[in-house]
Amino acid sequence: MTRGLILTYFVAMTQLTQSVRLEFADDIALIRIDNPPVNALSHHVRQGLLDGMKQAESSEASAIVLICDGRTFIAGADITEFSGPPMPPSLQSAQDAMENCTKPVVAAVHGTALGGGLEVALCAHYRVGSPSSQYGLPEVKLGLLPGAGGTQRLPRVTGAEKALQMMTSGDPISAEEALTCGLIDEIAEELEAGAIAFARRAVSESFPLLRIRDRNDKLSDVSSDLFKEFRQGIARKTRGFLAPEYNVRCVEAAVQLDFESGLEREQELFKDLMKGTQSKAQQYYFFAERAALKIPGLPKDTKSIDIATCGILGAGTMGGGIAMNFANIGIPVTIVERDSEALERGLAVVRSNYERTAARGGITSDDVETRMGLISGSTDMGDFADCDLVIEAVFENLELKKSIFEQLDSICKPGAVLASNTSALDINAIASATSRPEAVIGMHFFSPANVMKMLEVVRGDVTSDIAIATAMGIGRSIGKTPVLCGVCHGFVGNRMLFMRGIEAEKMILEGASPARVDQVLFDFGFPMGPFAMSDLAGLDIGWDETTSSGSTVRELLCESGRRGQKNGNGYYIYDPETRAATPDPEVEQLIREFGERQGIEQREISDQEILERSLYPMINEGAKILAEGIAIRGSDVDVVWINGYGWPMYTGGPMFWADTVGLSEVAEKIEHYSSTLGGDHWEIAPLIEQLVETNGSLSAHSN
Ligand code: 3H9
Repeated sequence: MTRGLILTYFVAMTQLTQSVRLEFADDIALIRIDNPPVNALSHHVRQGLLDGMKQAESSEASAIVLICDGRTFIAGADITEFSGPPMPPSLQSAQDAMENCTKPVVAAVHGTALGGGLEVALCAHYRVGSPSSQYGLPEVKLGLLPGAGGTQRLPRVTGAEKALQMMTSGDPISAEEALTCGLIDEIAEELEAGAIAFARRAVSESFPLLRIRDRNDKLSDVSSDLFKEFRQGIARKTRGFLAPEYNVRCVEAAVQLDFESGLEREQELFKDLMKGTQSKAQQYYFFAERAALKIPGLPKDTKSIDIATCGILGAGTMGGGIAMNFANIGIPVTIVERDSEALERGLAVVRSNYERTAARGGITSDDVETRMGLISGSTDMGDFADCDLVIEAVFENLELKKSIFEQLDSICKPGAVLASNTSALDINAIASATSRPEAVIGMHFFSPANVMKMLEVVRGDVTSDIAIATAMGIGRSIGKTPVLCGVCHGFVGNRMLFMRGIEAEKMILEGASPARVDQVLFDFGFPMGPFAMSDLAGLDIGWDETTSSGSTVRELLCESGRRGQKNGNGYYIYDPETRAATPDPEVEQLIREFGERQGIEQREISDQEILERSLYPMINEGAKILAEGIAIRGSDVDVVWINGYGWPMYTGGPMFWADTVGLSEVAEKIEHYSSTLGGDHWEIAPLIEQLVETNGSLSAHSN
């Protein structure tokens, strides 16, 4: 690593385009990109890079350094340009100018060299990175593959296996790792000075002008089994996605074909992906996730409360999982339970979760102790007195929650944010039990709370801007994807889920087996269907033995002692060792008899009908939620469903998917089921009708 070089040189400067300058530092030409926020490769950047290379090559300079201003090196192609016609010049022309330059070209990387950005850096003869720089090809996350030669150059530098990992995960690697695998040539603490010094050394010591395209040393003995095994390894995680497989095919091409033919293959596959709906959906999602963080009417400079300590009420599955999120980022947590037995049980579950992660290599055993050391247990709510944020995570009972918030009001310090993890109840009613309703907010985590990324932040009628900014901000800090919504039963996610639940129950009573319904939704792309999901969550959640009246299949199952996965019996029977699910004929008979008792006619239901009756009531409800202003924008609904319930991201979420199907077709189907099946949930949302008339879109609709 080069250190402490002092930068003293005369700089002459030419502005090439709005975002690119050419500077001369004595004998070195610097092409400097300044295209905030992330130096994306917009057309004027490509033009500037091309012009800069031409001028620098024909100048007196002996070497060229490509460097960026701002927070990062080039973070990729400008995704906003993908929806329009291609604009010249092509990126390839600038890359060719770099690669074929007769003077050494050095890329100086800070921040993140991503996608097209890394592909540009790979056309330099050498790469110098700052200690915190990162390198990645995240195109797969946008439903694409690196389409600027990256699929052919990266494997030539890192070898096929590493390239496969980087390209199919999309995750970046650190500067240290990049240095080890040969992706960069040096780490420099003072980047600009270090890169200039490297360029001068390249001249004085006559370094060869290395073109990655000419290298084959790391691809000569790649076993054909590598691809087979790699595909098997990622199959489960990437089910349904096209882009990972296309990325693998490109690396195969790099191994099997010469560079130019590999490049042609890359282009064919890139165009194929670009044309398809998956990449459109995934690009839409990229912007949707970022849009969800923007709250209309919330001033940008709203101060949030610094969360130095957090209190959690309830050491059950939710409370323990929520506590882990805070301990993971070093925030001390106090968990309070009713009695010490329940407290110890809860803390033991948290410890065993951490130990399991450590056993898999995710964290060290020291991390386990550090994190457990940040979590203290108590049976006294008085210990919440100094907490900046308290999250209540007890079971769903409004009266209980109101009495808890009344107590929190008398215990917690002024300025603390009081949050409820309720998944459906009225935040306004909970807030009304306190003398400070403006400090009360919903923070609905999804189970398992230490794993699931979704966080619904629920604003009550009088919740303050500070409480909203705090909940959204801390949500981000603990690695969640927060989405703000308003109060209604079930908020955005569960309110839509309830509608799917109504139809799922009706369909099994009409003759479709739970396994069949689950299979249709699994094939659509969900990780599991509604019945497997109920079994996983526990059939007895919200079930009360004293009031159970055998009026639903679920009540009947609970009454017969079935609790879901946790006791090995639910809609399915579970293998005690492997947890593999098998359909249970007894359950199917119970459902059939229950249906017959209600006089429901049994019939064959097609997979298409199962899919429509599962998804359309959700879309209809999503539109009602939007029209009521419960969700700020259609894309927020999609972010909730993708992160909270595993709606397949490559379809963009329920709102985007409905737009893809076509809103007039969606409206027709809803009308059809409304007239044949009836029920409030099939009453068509006026917003859908309005959007059909105006040719509008649910995913782009915002309040
Ligand atoms: C590609 O390169 C294809 C090539 O292989 C082939 C070409 C032929 N374009 O995330 P942030 C915006 S595909 C346009 O909040 P952070 C973003 O929307 C590309 N805009 O910041 C946001 O706008 P706003 C491969 C972009 O510090 C603002 O910048 N590259 C782009 O948390 C700040 O973003 C990628 O996939 C873009 N490429 O994270 C990298 N990137 O303020 C995608 C960002 O209006 N980008 N914006 O909401 C990222 O992963 C993160 O933005 C990054 C910074 C890590 C860079």
